[in-house]
This record gives sequence, structure tokens and C-alpha cells, in this order.
Amino acid sequence: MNFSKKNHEHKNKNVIKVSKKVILSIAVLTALALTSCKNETKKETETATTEVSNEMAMTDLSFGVRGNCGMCKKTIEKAANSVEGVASANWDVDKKKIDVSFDDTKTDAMAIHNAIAESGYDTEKVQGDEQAYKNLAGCCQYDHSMEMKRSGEAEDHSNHDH
Ligand SMILES: [Cu+2]
Repeated sequence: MNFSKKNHEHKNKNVIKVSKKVILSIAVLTALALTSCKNETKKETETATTEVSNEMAMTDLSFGVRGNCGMCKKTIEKAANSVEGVASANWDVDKKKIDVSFDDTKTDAMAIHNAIAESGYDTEKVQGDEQAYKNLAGCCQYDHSMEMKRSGEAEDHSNHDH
């Protein structure tokens, strides 16, 4: 008795499996039908996307810059922002690193390095201007051998989700 009951249950499971497959195929076919309908309007969408990305043709860059404090942050960011084409600049006091966003049809990375160096601060590519450094407030006269975050180094993503 027990054996035949088990057998019956097994058959039922097979039936369920088959109907799941059928439902899945219908779902796939429906999805395909929807996709082919969407293709007709695709061209229009692509044109719109290109226009938007041309407007937002910003290059994001981050590189090491030495400095000590909030006052350094102001000077460094002001120097970076003074370069025409720079949209935003954010220096991280802990990582000794700046994130800049700029229009690469108006300026390039070296112009930003040079502007920061002129204000007295070392970047990972250009040494800070010595005279400007001497004119910095005493607390801002950072150690020239200070570690700084260099571009290309792996970012630490362990403390936040992506
Ligand atoms: Cu400072």
C-alpha cells in the first residue's frame, strides 16, 4: 500500500514539472514578442542617449595630492577649480587624494596637476612649487614624504556596497 502511494506522488511531481516547463516557454515567447515590438522604437531612444552623453562628456580622474587639513583642502580644490573645464574637485584629507571631473575638450589632467602644484601642493606627478609652499600657513606645510593615494591603486570597497 505504502509503495503504491509513493509511486503516485512521484507521478504527480512529474506532471508539475512538465507544466512548469510549459509556463516557462510561454513566458520566454512573450518576452521575445515584447522585445521585437520594442525594437521599432529603439532608434529614437539611441539618438536621445547620444545627445545626453555629449552634453555630459566629463572625464573623472583621481590622483594623489599631499596636504594636512581643511585649509589645505580649500587651497587644493580652489587651484583645481581655477582650471577652465574643471566641473568639480574634491580632495580627501585621509586618503590624500583628489577626485576631479573635467571636460576633456577644454583641459587635460596635466593642467590640473600643474595648477595644484603651483598652489604649493605635491601631486603624484608634479612637485609643489617651493615658494608657494613656504607661503602656506605653518599647519599646512605638509611633509613632502607623506604617503598619498596614487591613481591605479585599488580602492578599498570593503566598507560600502556597490
Ligand atoms: Cu592645511
